[in-house]
Amino acid sequence: MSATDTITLRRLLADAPNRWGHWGADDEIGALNYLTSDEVKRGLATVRHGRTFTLGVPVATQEGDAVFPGRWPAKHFMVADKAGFENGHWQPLAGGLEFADDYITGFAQAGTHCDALGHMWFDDTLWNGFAASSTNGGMTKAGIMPIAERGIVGRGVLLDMARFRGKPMLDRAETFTHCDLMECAQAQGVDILPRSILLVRTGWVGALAAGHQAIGEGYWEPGLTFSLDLVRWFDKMQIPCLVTDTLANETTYEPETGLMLVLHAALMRNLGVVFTEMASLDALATDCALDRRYEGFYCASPAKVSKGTGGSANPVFIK
Ligand code: UVW
Repeated sequence: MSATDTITLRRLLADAPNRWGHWGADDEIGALNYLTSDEVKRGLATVRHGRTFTLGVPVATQEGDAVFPGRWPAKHFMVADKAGFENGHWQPLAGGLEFADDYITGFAQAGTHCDALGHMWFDDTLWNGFAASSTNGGMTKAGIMPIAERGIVGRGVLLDMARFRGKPMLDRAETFTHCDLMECAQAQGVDILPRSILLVRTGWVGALAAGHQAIGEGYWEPGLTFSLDLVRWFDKMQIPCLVTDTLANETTYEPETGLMLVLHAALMRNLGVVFTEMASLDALATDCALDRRYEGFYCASPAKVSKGTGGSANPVFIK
């Protein structure tokens, strides 16, 4: 019998910290509670130049957006355009105004997006102890709406793991830990203060867009890997939000046990850390490497999708 047969998330996380009830029985925003107005002001105080970086990836691209296996890319359709007026399908509005309209369909978890805290669970229980059955037909608990209403605003710290390891992108299945994040921060000359929003760059999203990595059978992302110490560190540091340039914010399989997406369970479900995935961090990283300043004002909010499991976002980072 292999380790995968016997080890479950329940067993793996039995001694890991858990913040259910910490902000009340009805809480649906978890560690975002750490982002008080003092944290917003702390973030604002980091702004020196006003240089602004938008961190969303393009959506509904002609080449097909990168999506996690089992999902499919967003589709974009023109509903009204000039051709439709020329062929008589559309008539100008009274006064002569014409218009272009379009329709987009796609996964809430595609493109740059925030996950709702109830997006993934085990043992039939979501964040804060909500029943998994509350997802039936739409998220009535721990959906994306409360996060979208709150917004994610504070001091952001970029940790450029790819540059720190001296490569343009991390390798397939390459892992790192919170200790590596701290070493990276030290090398960059930036402090990871309590309540910092962590932006971790692996170079992966850029590599996917450039076709240097393919999504297919055996897809295995680089990223943070589980340990109890890592979970305790996130809890002690009161990290409200983890932003990365990978599709799932963590290495796909925990190397020791083979379990999948363990940090979705340990950080999102149990601690209420908000995950923002598929951020475009390359331009920001280049700027940070030039001026050696890796902190800034981070401001994001997902779309207010009613009962949604997630929402697309275009976070803004200001230095
Ligand atoms: C994955 O793509 C697996 O991550 P998420 O569903 O959290 O977006």
